Amino acid sequence: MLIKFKKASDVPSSEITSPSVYLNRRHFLQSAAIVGAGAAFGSIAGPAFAAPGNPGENLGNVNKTKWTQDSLGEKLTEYGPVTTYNNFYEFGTGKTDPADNAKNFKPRPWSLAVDGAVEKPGVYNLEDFLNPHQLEERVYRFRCVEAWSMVIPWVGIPLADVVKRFGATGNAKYVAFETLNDAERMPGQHRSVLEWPYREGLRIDEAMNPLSLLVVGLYGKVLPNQNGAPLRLMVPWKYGFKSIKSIVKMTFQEKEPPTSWNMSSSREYGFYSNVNPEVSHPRWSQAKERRIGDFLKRPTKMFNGYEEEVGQLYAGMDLKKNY
Ligand SMILES: Nc1nc2c(c(=O)[nH]1)N[C@H]1C(S)=C(S)[C@@H](COP(=O)(O)O)O[C@H]1N2
Ligand SMILES: [Mo]
Repeated sequence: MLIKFKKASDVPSSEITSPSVYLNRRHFLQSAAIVGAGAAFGSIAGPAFAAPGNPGENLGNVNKTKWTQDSLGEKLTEYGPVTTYNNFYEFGTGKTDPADNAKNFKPRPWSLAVDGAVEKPGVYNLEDFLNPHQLEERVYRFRCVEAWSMVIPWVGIPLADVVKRFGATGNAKYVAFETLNDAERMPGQHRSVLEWPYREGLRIDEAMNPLSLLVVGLYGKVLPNQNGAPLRLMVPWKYGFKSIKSIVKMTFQEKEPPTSWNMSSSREYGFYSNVNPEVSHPRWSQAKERRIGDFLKRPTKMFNGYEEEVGQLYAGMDLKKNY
């Protein structure tokens, strides 16, 4: 397999904004917005919410977290490969298809249905869905089941905060997610490579784990279409396919939801799909991975290196059976 990446030097420097630059810029814009609102209405109703704009635009008002590049201690994967080497079958099955075929996709306006076992079900537009939450930047490892990996600075909101806000009830044992189902807008859906819409799900305690993130951006920018605009999941201790893109529906339910890759090949892809170097895929080993940009393979870590945070979720479970 020969893959040609855009070199870092091919990305115009205008596309690269260091975190401190975009944080400062946002701070300025936010202050300006508060002054503006105060002048118009004579009151200040808390921090101005900056709705994410168009893909590739700078996001502002992003909090730093403990999940930094320094704390992870691994190099970031460059913006080029992060946005040109993708899996997003709604836009084709080749790695560069999503970047090519999602160019004209319009992720705004966007509505999101929250239903099932919740106190506040409803259909929300993206801005209202995000509005009370504070955006955070988190640098996570990302491991595809195909044995390649990346390190990406995501921007998003904790899924746990969303679950709490909508008031998941006692019957909410699982949360199911669905991607947009619209072949006019997602031309890859004209082919039946998977059963559409793409579906994924988590157990509610997995959704409540502090690592689980609903992502709206990366590298300080609004999420590019090929990475799952405008809203996608990121569960870094699981194989990449659990991190469903372009989400239009979240359903809280009692039963374990069906998931796309499990429906397509249950022998190969289980519901849990936790990264596990000791459990091989039926067609290849998962013991090692190629970090995109590296030449040599590196060993894959249990739960993708997040065992301390998530190991207890699976205490007592047979991880060979629950793959
Ligand atoms: N809706 C949808 N979500 C999806 C996929 C997809 O084909 N459709 N591919 C998954 C797989 S296999 C991976 S590895 C990641 C890739 O995310 P990235 O392109 O942002 O790296 O998205 C996941 N989410
Ligand atoms: Mo993947």
